[in-house]
Amino acid sequence: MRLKIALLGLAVLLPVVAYANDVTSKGVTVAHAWARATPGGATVGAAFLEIKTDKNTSDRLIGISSPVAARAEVHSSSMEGGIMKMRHLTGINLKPGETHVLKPMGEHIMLFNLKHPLKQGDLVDLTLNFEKAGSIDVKAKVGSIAAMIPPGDNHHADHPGDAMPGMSPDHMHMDGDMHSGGHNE
Ligand SMILES: [Cu+2]
Repeated sequence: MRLKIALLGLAVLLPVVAYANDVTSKGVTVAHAWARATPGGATVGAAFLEIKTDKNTSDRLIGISSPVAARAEVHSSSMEGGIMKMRHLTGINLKPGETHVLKPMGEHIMLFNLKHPLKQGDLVDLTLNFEKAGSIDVKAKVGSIAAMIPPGDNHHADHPGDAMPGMSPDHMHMDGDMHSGGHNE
């Protein structure tokens, strides 16, 4: 435990070099958490991560919260006829030995009523609640506004076009507009 605290402290001091933030509880691991920077005035943000279960563990993600947002939800998204459609998911079922990747254009975490803009390079606290594993706290590294991959992922960053063929900043704009337009409160 002491080692983990020391490592988290190091990650805050040296976010680029030492960013490694996998947290495991009762067979459930949350890894590679990241978020997108938000433009000034935006009240909605998006975050992404991976959830892994070991081969003897099944569980269900039942809720998410963050101190930077009044509310956090899990959404699915899909392109239908060139239009991004999002759906609020009440949870995610996790089968044994599975890796569930939340990513742009797929399942994602929406952060509503942001208390401040998310700035590139910041770390955002996220708490994920699981039916059996309880709550898992991770820090999401904030990447650029239109980022499609986790910040600091150098292997993929060399070939951003390969990672997500056909995606352009225009799509992401539409995504952002959908979010603010579809979730007025
Ligand atoms: Cu969404």
